[in-house]
Amino acid sequence: MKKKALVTGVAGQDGSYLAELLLEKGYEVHGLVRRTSNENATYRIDHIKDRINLIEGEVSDSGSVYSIVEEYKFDEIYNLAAQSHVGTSFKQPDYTMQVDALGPLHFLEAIRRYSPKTRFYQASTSELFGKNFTEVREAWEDMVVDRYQDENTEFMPQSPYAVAKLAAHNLVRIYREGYGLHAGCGILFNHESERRGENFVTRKITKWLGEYKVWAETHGVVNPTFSEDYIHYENESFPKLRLGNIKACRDWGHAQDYVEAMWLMTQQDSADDYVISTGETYSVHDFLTEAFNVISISDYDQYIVIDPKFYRPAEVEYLKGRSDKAKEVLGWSPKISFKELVKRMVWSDINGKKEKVHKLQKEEL
Ligand code: NAP
Ligand code: G4F
Repeated sequence: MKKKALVTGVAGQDGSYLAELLLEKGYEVHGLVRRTSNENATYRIDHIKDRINLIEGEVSDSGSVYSIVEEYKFDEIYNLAAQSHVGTSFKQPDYTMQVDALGPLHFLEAIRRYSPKTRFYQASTSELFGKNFTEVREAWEDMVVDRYQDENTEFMPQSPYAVAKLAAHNLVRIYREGYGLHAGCGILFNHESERRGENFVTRKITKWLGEYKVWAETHGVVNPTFSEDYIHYENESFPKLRLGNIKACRDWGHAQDYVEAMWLMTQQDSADDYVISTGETYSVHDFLTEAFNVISISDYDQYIVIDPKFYRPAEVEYLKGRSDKAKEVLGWSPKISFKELVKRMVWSDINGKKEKVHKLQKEEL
């Protein structure tokens, strides 16, 4: 018989890749989506919409979650739904707590009451580590030679988002140990893709590059000039890319690799928590360098503006994961490199912008 899985946040970046993976594996896939007045809200899953059962629900509403879990008694639930933007969590801390902390609690409680055999995956995050890392020292000189985070690194959250996710992380452990539920957390480091939300830094950069490249090609730009906020060529101008803290370092992988780890974790005989990461760290500055290189711009400095509007009240400066446990127990390791990730994202946004322009031109004819 087909296994029955629920993916919450199915219309998000990870949800869309996970739903594809589960379909490939022969699952009966159900996806939780929240009510919206926007018809385009499910654009990431349009290509598989007729193969999954979409259920309207709201994770911060216990009644909504309880009735869905009681009715379907899924084999597996992947809880990816979240207010997932760290910056936004400073502006909407109360809402973030309701969705990111109470949402998972509603699922745990529903599983405990109505469907105790359901396996539960919770989307934890490297944001839990916040300011903290484990240091590797050279014994003879007492010099720090490496800094990383793994399952033994203590959590020190730096945002309302991370605090909410930490509450969920601990609740999963308590329900696993206290009630014997098969419930585990993937402590996933940043993972991006061509489907990444446009307000995360990587996609914000690649989307801008796609638009700039098409503008530059359309106007035959060579040797543009620059003012404070704009790039100029002849009588045309294009707004510069505005960013916040570009010194922050992240361990960036591709979402397609990471959803495989979610599935592998859920297949283990006993549930546990795993760090999922590439083991490499790059700054936003490195990402900019790599991304601008794709369109043959070797010095991006003149094309961007540092805008304090994008600074956060508290920042996570350094993330670099160690996934030894996932490698040993799950046999998981990432396949898509940083360079390849950046290249795919930039070209996807260039091609996406070209398609849009082409469509508009056709409509005008
Ligand atoms: P995402 O693209 O923002 O997707 C989140 C999804 O959750 C969206 O589809 C959203 O619906 C849905 N959602 C939000 N609030 C909801 C609510 N109250 N009820 C029901 N659904 C709700 O995020 P992602 O990058 O795929 O990340 C997936 C999960 O992994 C999130 O929990 C995130 O916090 C966590 N995580 C992500 C990363 C990463 O680097 N991507 C790393 C670690 C952990 P709409 O489509 O309607 O907005
Ligand atoms: O792309 P970001 O917004 O991702 P962040 O804060 O690392 O969070 C993402 O990864 C977490 C895992 O570690 C997930 F749990 C979370 O759900 C989300 O997917 O920002 C990355 C860095 C930050 O240091 C930020 O301050 O980029 C810096 N940054 C600089 N300029 C910017 C910008 N971030 C955004 N979003 N926009 C900017 O203009």
